Amino acid sequence: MTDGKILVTGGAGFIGSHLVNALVERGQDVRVLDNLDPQVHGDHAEPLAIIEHVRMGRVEFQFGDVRDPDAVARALENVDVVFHQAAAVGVGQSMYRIAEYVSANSLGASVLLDGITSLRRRPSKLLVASSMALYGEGKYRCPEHGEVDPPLRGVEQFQAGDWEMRCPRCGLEVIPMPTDERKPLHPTSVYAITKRDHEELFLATGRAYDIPTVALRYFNVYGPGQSLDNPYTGVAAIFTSRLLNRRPPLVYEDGRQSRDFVHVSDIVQANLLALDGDEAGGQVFNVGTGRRLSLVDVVEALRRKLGGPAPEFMGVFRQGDIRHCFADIAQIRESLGYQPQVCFEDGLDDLTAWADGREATDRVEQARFELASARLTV
Ligand code: UD2
Repeated sequence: MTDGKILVTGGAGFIGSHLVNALVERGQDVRVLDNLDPQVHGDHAEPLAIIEHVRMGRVEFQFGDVRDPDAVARALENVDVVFHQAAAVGVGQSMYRIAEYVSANSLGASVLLDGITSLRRRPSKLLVASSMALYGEGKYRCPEHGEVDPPLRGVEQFQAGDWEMRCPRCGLEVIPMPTDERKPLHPTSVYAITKRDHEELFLATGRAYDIPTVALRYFNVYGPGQSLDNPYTGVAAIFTSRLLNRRPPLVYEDGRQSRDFVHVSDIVQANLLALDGDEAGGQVFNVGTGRRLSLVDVVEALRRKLGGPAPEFMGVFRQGDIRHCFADIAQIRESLGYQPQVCFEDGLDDLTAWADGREATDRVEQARFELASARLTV
């Protein structure tokens, strides 16, 4: 627990705003730096998700980009803790806007760290939003050969309609296993590489300057406030937007790929525990639920709540994607006492109740077209 000022970069965004609200509720002194990226915020010139707190003077909002050293210097004045949540977050989009993603994420983190290290009184703690994307594929076990590291799938396999990961020794389909923090990192997308930069830049700098630093590897976060207009990120919100518009959700591959869907309030829980924990300096933790759900599970659960047409299985692979990854959460549970509180069924109630009746601009066809024109679907 700190009494000092807390800076949240990206504090007007989906995860950042939930974190800001929770910090304010605890009575913390919060400042936000956010560039209100139009892809996420539309034309709004105000941080809508935290606007009440800003108007009431409970949160100080600074408009600015983490790549701007002057904006960063202003944002860091008298700050005791920094949560770095600002990032560009589309896996597919990162594959055809490479410089933009490297700039927003890798350069953004480094400008922020330059600002932090040049302060006369440096913060007492840094917390950085990392991602399961760093792993690339999750952990797998072959029924014959035990734990294996299968090669990435290739075009010939997709053309044969075979989507699963296979054992490098015998070709058998491998079984997804919970992925722990020790798994070697093999990021498969530009987005993932820039997130590895985030994590490693923060950890190396924290170590060198003796600032306790924690990286939280978020799994697939969903919940109220997730943009319904942004077709580049967050499959649960994208499917919700499609169903609200009475259009079929577009599913890549065969829909049997799986992820670990974690409610945004559990991400907030993990951040607050990492803030308070003494032993959490220089560490990396998965933040998920430990439960594996396929996209078919997700789309059908959403249809039960919202109705809407059956999904369209496109039978194509999106470059940069992985097949399966879900979290082993033993480490964060043991070190910080984290325990996911929201099961997927309740979490979807929360997302759909919030989304219902809201305007959802469906730009999914445009995103599909962009990927296809760049020949990034196979
Ligand atoms: C990535 C990151 C994750 C998180 C997230 C933020 C990886 C491995 N993980 O998750 O850490 O940062 O991005 O966006 O890079 N899909 C459809 N239809 C759609 C949209 C997506 O079928 O309209 C599929 C997509 O092909 C993938 C799955 O849904 O198989 C999940 O996609 P996502 O972009 O929501 O998130 P994901 O797992 O790539």
